[in-house]
This record gives sequence, structure tokens and C-alpha cells, in this order.
Amino acid sequence: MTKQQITILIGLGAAVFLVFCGLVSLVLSDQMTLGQSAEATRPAVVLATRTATLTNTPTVTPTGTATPIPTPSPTNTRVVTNTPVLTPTPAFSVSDMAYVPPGTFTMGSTEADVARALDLCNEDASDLDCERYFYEDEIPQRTIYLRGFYIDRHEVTNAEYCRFLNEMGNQEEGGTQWLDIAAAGDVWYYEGCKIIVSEGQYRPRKGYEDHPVTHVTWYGAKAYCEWAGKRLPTEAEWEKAARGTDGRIYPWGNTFPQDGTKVGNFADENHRTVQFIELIKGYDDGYRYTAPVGTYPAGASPYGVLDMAGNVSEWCDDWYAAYQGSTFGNADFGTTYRIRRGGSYVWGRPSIRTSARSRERPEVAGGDSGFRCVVSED
Ligand SMILES: [Ca+2]
Ligand SMILES: [Ca+2]
Repeated sequence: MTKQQITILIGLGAAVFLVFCGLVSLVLSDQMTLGQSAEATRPAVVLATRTATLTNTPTVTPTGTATPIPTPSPTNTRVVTNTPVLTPTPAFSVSDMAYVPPGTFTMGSTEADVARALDLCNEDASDLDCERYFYEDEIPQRTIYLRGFYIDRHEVTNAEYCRFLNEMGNQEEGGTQWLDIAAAGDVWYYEGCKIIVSEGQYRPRKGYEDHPVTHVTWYGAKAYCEWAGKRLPTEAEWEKAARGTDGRIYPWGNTFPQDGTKVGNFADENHRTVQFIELIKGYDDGYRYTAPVGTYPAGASPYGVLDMAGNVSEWCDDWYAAYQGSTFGNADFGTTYRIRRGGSYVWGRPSIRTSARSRERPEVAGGDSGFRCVVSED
């Protein structure tokens, strides 16, 4: 082989090598392009699929973003993959609300009030050793100024809560769903949940449309109010709406009627057939469990707010905390319990007083737990 032939062969070899390298480069380039393309076009809807698992705790605080309201789902397994935005739907009307004007009112109880509450307990209670400390968290009595606000005249009903659920679903918050729809009746005190899923919609059980919703958590109450363009009342707002400015014991006045006037739904003679803690002997309000909201106009508060004593106990926005100036120590004060007010159909006179305080963990959906909403005046 001549030197010239060797040179030609080396040239051909180099050319073949260069072509080979080019082809390898092209193949790798295509693979990268394909990979990037596949990544870029991975359908974003996967994040929005309604079969994904709930991975975030829904917040009901409007974010102000343009995120659309999730499509309503009638099932109890509705899945949330984005933060719900609770635009008021429908816009509320203050025609169903009572106006509480700005000004001061008397909040809390005196030592004498607590002594009287203890007497009531001893008269109404069964299987319960009445103690002064039950009521000491109401002390001291103070004068509080509040701005004007509107408050729902009625407790929120099963029918109203169904409209909310059919739009927003029964979401999980605080580790539990807003409504404990599977709650069964309690053999001692409570009825089960009166909302069911039927034909793909949340519906009240027949005959319970205008009864107050029960088995709702604090989160579920708060979410409803914000969906409705309102908010939960503070504890002070609730007490002022219940007792007005004269420091009265009950919404209708200072004494429980002895003439049979029906002023609210409490643990009455209808409740005697089940085990009770307190019971107003000789009183008949006609209901063993919940009554339709607004059944007792004679029990209205000075502002015309109904069922502020009894029927269902009502969630307030506040944590259970010591009043300013209180010397009462309670391990439950803090950020574990939210306030509930007004007593319910399972409580008697000491617990339905306008100043009586009760509390529950916000994720608990009790059989007598309901609520109503407020809006600020401006
Ligand atoms: Ca009753
Ligand atoms: Ca009530």
C-alpha cells in the first residue's frame, strides 16, 4: 500500500467517524427534546383532578386571587386540591338580621349572679354535684363597648347549610369534616345529623328543613359564615345581642316564667324520658330535641334575636380565655377550646343564661352544636 493510499484510508476513516458522531449527537438531541417535550406537556389538569387525595388543609380565608370557585360537588367525598375561595354566594340581606347599635353593654356576672346560678343548678340538676366554679369564668362583670353590627335573627338551619354544602362540599378542616353527616343519635341526649345525601344533593331530612343545623364543627360554622359574606360573632357580640344593655339574666328578662309561657327550647318535661343533667321541672316547650328556629317569639332578646337561649348552642369566634381582671384559673383557658353560647335543648336554667360560657374543641361536631353569623355595620 502506497503512502498515498494510506492517507486516503485514514481520511475515509475520519470521515466515517465524524458521520457516526453526528448521528449519535442527533439521536441524543432527539431524546432530550422528547424528554423535555413530555415534561412540558404533562397535563396540568392532573393537579386539578377531583379524584386526587386531599393534601392540604383548606383555608376559608378569601385570598383575593382570581382562582375560580371549585365546581360544586354533591357527594360527601368531594376532594379539594386548591384553596377554596369563598365568594359570598348568595349575597346576604340584612332583612333577616337584627341590628345591634354601637355602644356599651354589661358583660359577665357578679358574685351575686354566680350565687344565683348555683341555686338554679341545685334546683334543675340531676346526677350532678353543683359547684361554684362552674360559673366563675363569668366573673368579673365589665362594661364593654362594641361597634354596631347585624346578627342573624335565627340559628342557621339545615336547609341553609345544605345550600352551602351543595356549593362547597363537605370539606375536611382541623382533621374532621365540617358536618358530621354520619353522626348517629346519642342514646342519652342527642339526635343524629338531619342532613343526608340524596340523588347527588345534600338535603335536610323531611320535616327538619327549618330546624337548626347540628353536628357542625367550629370550622364548618366559620366557613359557612364566610361563604355567606358574614363571620362568626365574637363572644362579646353574642352576649350583647342576647342580653341588651341592662345586664339581664335571660334574653327576655331576669326571671324564668312561672306561667307556662314558652320562651325557648330547653331540657324540659319532654326531655325527662331520657337521661338528663339539668331539667326545668314543670316546663313544656313541646320539643324533646331541636325545634324549628324562631318558634318562641316570647323569648326574643331586646334586639329581636331568637333562640339566644336554648335550641342549639352557638359557636363564637373566640378561644375560651379568662376575662380581663379574672382571678379564676382554669386549665382549659388557652387555644384548645372555642366558645359556645346559649345552652341548648339538653340544658336547664343555669346553662341558658346570657352570661353562661361553654366551650368545645373546634373540630368536635356535637349533637347540639349550631351557630349563627354576624356582619359589621361598616
Ligand atoms: Ca325541649
Ligand atoms: Ca341557640
